[in-house]
Amino acid sequence: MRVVIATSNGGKLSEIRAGLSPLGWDLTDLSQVKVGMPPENAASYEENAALKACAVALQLRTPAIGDDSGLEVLALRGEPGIFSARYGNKESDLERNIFLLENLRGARDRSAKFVSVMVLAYPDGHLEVYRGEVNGQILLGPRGYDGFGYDSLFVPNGMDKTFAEISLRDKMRISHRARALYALRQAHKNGPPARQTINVG
Ligand code: ITT
Repeated sequence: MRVVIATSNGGKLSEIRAGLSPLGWDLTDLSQVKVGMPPENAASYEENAALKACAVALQLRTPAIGDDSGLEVLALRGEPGIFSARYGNKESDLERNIFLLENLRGARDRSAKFVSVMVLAYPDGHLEVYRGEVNGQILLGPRGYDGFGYDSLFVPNGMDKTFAEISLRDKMRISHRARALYALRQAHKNGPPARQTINVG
């Protein structure tokens, strides 16, 4: 099956390619096609991921996968959440990381979770939705140079390294995105999953 990966984030793209590779799909990314992407102005990960995937699936008439994700920090009542990519209107990952650390200054509870919702959209409008989460802690300062976004501040529970200190391969064993993609792979292991019909009487 030909699938377009509907993300402009290079870090996500590498992880999604790695997570989908066992399925043997023919993967294309946005650098190889011409599409307009919609504003991500919905109120949930699910809706935002669907906006991205549907925009591509409908314009190119081919299945497309979108990821909407974010970091939810308990002491900040779940912020930045769906606003993670534009937290504090900051322009770069570095500025957003500094802003997060400033907002968390003095916080004893530094627990947080990453969430990823992947939507696979078909040109006829059918959607499959997969979610993955990973719990962890926000450090007092960054550690490591790999990964992207908030990776250098986040240590998953049960580990002593940040997501920026481990390889992509290791991150793809435990991350929120890895878990969402695992659920997708499981659903597709015998071909496309059966479509469900909801009958309301
Ligand atoms: P696309 O919409 O083009 O896919 P984006 O970066 O704008 O790219 P989102 O709107 O879903 O994507 O924003 C998610 C943000 O959450 C992302 O920019 C990072 O700052 C953060 N994030 C998500 N997953 C992450 C991960 O695995 N590691 C570090 N930060 C992550």
